[in-house]
Amino acid sequence: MKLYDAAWAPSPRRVRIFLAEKGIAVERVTVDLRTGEHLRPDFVRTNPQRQLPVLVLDDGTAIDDSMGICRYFEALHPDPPLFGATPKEIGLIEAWLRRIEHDWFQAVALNFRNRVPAFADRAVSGEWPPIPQIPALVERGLCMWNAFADVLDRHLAGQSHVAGEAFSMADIAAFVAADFGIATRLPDPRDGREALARWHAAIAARPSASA
Ligand SMILES: N[C@@H](CCC(=O)N[C@@H](CS)C(=O)NCC(=O)O)C(=O)O
Repeated sequence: MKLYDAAWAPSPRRVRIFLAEKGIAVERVTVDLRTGEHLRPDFVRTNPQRQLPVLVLDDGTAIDDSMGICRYFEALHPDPPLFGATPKEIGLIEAWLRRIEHDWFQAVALNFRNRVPAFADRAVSGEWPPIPQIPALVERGLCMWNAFADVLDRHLAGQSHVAGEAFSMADIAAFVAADFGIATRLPDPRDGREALARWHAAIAARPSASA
C-alpha cells in the first residue's frame, strides 16, 4: 500500500492529520505540485485525475479522494471513531462534513482557482477539458468564506468541537479549510470571531496538526 501525498495542499493534509490521530503509518510518496509532477505521465498513470492524495492498495486499486481514503482507514481501524460511534454522532459528523465541503472548502477553491494564474484555462481534474477562470467567482468565494465563518463561530460558541464535544473528522476538515483560506490570503476567519479562534487554537495545539 502506498499513499501519494503532497506538501502544503489541503486535501492531502486532511489525510495526514487523520492518520496521525489514528496512529497509522503508511508508506508515502511525496509528489511535487509546485513543479507539476502530478501532471506528468508517471503520476497520471497512477491517478488520471492528476490530483493528490491517492492511496494505491496492494491489489492495485486506487482510492483518489481524501475523504474516501479516511473512510477506508476508519473501516480498518475504527478507534478512535473519528466519523462517530453512535448513530447520532455519525449523522451529525456527516452533516457538518458536507457543509464544510460545500460551504467553506469550495469557497476557498472558487476564490483560489479563479484568481491564481497557474490555474488559468486549467482542467479542475485530469479527466475534464480546460475550463476558463471566471473572475466573478473570486468575489463569490470571498462572500461564502466570510458567511460560513460567521455560521461556524456562532455554532462553536455553544460547544468545544464542530460536531459536539468530541473531536472528529469534522474538526479536521474545518481546520484544514481554515488554514487553506488563510494561506491563500482570504481574510483570517479568527479575526473578530472569539469562539472560532478558541476552537482553531485547540485543534492547532494537537500534535496531529503538524502532520
Ligand atoms: N476531492 C479530492 C480533491 C483533491 C484535490 O483537489 N487535490 C488538489 C490538492 S488540494 C490537487 O491535487 N491539485 C492539483 C491541481 O489541481 O493541479 C480530495 O478530496 O482528495
